[in-house]
Amino acid sequence: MVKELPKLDYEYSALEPYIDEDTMMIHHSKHHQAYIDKLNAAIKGTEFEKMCTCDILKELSKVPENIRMAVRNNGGGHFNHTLFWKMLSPKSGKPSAKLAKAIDSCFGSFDKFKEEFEKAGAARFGSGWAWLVFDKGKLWVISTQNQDNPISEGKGVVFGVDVWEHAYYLKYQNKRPDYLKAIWNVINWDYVSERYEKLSH
Ligand code: MN3
Repeated sequence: MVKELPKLDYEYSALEPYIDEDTMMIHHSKHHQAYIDKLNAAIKGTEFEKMCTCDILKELSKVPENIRMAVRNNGGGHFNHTLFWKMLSPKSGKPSAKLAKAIDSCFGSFDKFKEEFEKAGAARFGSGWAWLVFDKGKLWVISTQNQDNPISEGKGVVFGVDVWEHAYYLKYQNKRPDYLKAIWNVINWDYVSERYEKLSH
């Protein structure tokens, strides 16, 4: 099955002024599409065509070496962005009571969690992602390089933010910390909370 670009649940302009329309349009229709095209090309004619991207990324060691790097980067790119679009929303809201309680107990408070998350995103050298993951019964803030996803290390993804320059440069230029501060205004906490509740079951 050929992987396809998922439709967004909102308009490209819906996350203004926090994420601008041009960035959303280019990020979704060009960058994400490019990962999909390259992933489809890499797995063409292989057994991986029939697998969901998530299952491929969980066991990258099973991917033949000659296509492994292309699958890791572009499969990761497809999977990460598919998650990212769902984790954003113009409606935002707040974490569920269960997730809020877990955040308080793992980080001290919601503000401390935000601080740690922003630090992880700002400190990621070059391109990558900041994540809130569920692992060993607890929440952790981590970051990964390039398009790596924590599921490849057996960790459950609750929430993540793209910190590649293409995600913020048009509006924020070199000020990645400002982008990370602004993005809290457009987090789809209903979806993120749902993910947490499934993982922590
Ligand atoms: Mn991106």
